[in-house]
Amino acid sequence: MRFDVLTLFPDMFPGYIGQSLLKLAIERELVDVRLHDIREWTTDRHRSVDDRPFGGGPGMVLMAPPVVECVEAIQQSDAERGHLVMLSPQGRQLTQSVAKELAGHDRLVLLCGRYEGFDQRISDILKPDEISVGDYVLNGGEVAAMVVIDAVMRLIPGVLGDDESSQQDSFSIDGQNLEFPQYTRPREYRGHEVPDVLLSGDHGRIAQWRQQQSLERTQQRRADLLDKPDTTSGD
Ligand code: JD8
Repeated sequence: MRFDVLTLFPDMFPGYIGQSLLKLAIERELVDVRLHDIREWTTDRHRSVDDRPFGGGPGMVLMAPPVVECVEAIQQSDAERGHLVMLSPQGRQLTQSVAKELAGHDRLVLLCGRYEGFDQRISDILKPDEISVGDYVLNGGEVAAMVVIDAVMRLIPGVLGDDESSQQDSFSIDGQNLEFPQYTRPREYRGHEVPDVLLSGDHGRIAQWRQQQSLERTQQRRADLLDKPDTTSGD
């Protein structure tokens, strides 16, 4: 799967892209991430990408021409034009089921904005799939694009090892419940002990305990998940 990221701050990405799981997926040619600097599509002497809002108000707005021309050039650079995603607080919220939907595309073109946001005509002309990562204010779309890449790439067959992917089905917010508590060495730390059942070797009892912990946690912390139908396991 290929991700094309369109941004004014391409330097924000290499650190993230170099992380182990994504780096491995890129090396194995399961994932390809390409960065594009929107500023390279400016035509004026000052390489302007933003200007003051018509009607007044604070801050600057991303201008339509460099953004639209950048997107069109990137989409036309390959026979597979890709699914255009604009990271925006006005978008539909990213959930596991939206991540699964996005993972169904061979190519995603991720458009990141800055400043006060995009000139409305960018959306009117390009009709992107507008996605928000949550109801809080970020300074731009870059971190949100990394969230999208992170959530989507885990769903590409072969990216996760067999261990990790098989675990996915049985628990986690993927399904209906929060994860059960996990423990590793040492068996006792500052007076806090690992629950006996986990040391019992009784796989049936362990599975039962984990399921019950998972349900209890969900009831206490995220009761909202229990009312919802499972929208994630299918599509
Ligand atoms: C794109 C510019 C900043 C937003 C004035 C602060 C996503 N879940 C999310 N929260 N925020 C964003 C996001 C924020 C962005 C841009 C995405 C482009 N800004 C703006 C409006 C108010 N500034 C996001 N995805």
